[in-house]
Amino acid sequence: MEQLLSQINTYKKEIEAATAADEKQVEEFRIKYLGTKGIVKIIMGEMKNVAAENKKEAGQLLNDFKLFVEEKYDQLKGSTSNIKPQTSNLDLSLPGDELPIGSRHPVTLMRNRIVSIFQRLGFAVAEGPEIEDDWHNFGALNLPEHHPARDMQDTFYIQQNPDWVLRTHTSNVQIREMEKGKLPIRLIMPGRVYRNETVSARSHCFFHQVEGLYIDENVSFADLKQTLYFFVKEMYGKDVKVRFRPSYFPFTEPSAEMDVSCFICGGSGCNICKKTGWVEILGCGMVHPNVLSNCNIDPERYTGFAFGMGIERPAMLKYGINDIRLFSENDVRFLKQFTSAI
Ligand code: 2NL
Repeated sequence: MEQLLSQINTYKKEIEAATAADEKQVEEFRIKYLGTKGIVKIIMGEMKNVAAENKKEAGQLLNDFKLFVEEKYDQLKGSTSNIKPQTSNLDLSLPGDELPIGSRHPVTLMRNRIVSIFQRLGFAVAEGPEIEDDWHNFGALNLPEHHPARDMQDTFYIQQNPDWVLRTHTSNVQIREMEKGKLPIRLIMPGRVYRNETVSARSHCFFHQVEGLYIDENVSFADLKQTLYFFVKEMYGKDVKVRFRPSYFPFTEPSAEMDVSCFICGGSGCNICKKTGWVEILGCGMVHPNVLSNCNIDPERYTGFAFGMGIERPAMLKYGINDIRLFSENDVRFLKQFTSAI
């Protein structure tokens, strides 16, 4: 026992004084003291020569010694790793790999332009489901039971449940907002819509729309006109002329379509305006009293206007795109060509 104690004390002094200048010397220390044939192991082996009554005390002693060595080893390791990092051959000043920046889809660019003009007038953006029930897509909008728009030829019905359709306009979002009963409403609804049409260069079975809705007391057709005048000037420039033509939609009364003087030829006549000098850009009108009643809004107290426009057609005119199918083919050569200030 005495012998063991003095042996340990001798080693302790030696270990206390030990230094290491580099990682190699730290490793030499580890092998000498903590390795499989190291001093700690050898001293542990001495346990078998210790008398039974001293075994407990000796065990404690050996454990303390082992901890002492391990602590010193950690200390040496820490001091050298600071001196000489293993990453010495890394050049942290090299520039990183450049990430390729994507481009926005032309439909997104056009949608953002339209939406931001209305946002400046205080319209908020709302979105809703693309799979909709018959009531929110047709019924609430005053579309009678046998209206041609409800025909299988024009609308995609969901096979499992014929009460569900792929929405044919974004008006379902307006209906859902009106049903919430919070007035006044000043909203703009961008989104994808579906029609059962043969796909060609000019028409597709899905496309995008922006619809707007403004409901409050005393909203008039004059408010509708001024709002849309502002939109057109911002969108197509200060010099563009505007005309309203009477029209018909089941969900508005009166209804109108709005044309702008052709922004391609300036009104002198080209292929885009079919030599008329005018291009149709949207449909609009005063919300039909039946639509308000359907959403529990009192048509005696409240009035409102609504409008809807496509996104693809103006995008095609702006960017000179001659085939609507290009929008959904995901050809990067097509997609990377578009830029916009917004
Ligand atoms: C078009 C014409 C229009 C509306 C959409 C609407 C929505 C509600 C009530 C009344 Cl909830 N109206 N939307 C009104 C008039 C025209 O769209 O040519 N769209 C591409």
